[in-house]
Amino acid sequence: MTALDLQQFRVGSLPTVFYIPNYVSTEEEQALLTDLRASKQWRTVSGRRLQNLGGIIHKQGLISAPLPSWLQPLVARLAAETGIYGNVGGDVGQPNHVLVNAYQPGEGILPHEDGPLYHPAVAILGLGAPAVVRFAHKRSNTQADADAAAMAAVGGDAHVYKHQLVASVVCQPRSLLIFRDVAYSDCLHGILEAAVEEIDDSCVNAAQAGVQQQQRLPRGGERISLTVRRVLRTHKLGIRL
Ligand SMILES: O=C(O)CCC(=O)C(=O)O
Repeated sequence: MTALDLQQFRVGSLPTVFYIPNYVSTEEEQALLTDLRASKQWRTVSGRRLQNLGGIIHKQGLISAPLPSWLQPLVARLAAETGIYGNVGGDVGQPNHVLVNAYQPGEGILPHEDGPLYHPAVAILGLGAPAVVRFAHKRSNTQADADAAAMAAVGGDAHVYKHQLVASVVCQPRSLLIFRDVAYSDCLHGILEAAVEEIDDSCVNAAQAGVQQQQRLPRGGERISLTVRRVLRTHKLGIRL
């Protein structure tokens, strides 16, 4: 497999955010959606349906389980083509965990960081419907709370402005969003609980995603995303929980 030149896909002012449209074909998307929907691993956590594939994340690392066979070709392709998962003993690092999130229109995920359990690089494949992933610089709680209160006082959306928004990436179905290093360590990322996304000036990939600034983008239907990461420490069974 040939390595991709990620710099060709860089979007926005953060140096380590990349957007690759049509990373999988419509046939691959349908096959993945069929396997994902049929999977018995769905759980509901904080109102959102998700699956942990590759094992369970614990504060000491990953209690590992094999990735499903239908997912392994995609994961191997991602590692070989992007090279974002580092080196392990002189070999290309392989992702060992895939978090699957299902969102209905109007559902989102609060701004968060993925933290030190993972190699600092993430690839997110979006399937089925679009969503906008927003990146915001982390700020101290005091500063963020003061700004959020000021925004709420003038009728703004405190959820969006609590942290300083730096980029919005429109993730169309079949696209791959990659972020690493500074975008991983210094930023939070999240998705608004919106049924319709407002594409505003913070959008860094309007052309690549085929949208216009200031347009409204209906989320349309169920979006299923695969967040592909490498947990740094892994354990077989036997860890004390
Ligand atoms: O679904 C997405 O695009 C974002 C998922 C995410 O932020 C996560 O799994 O940590």
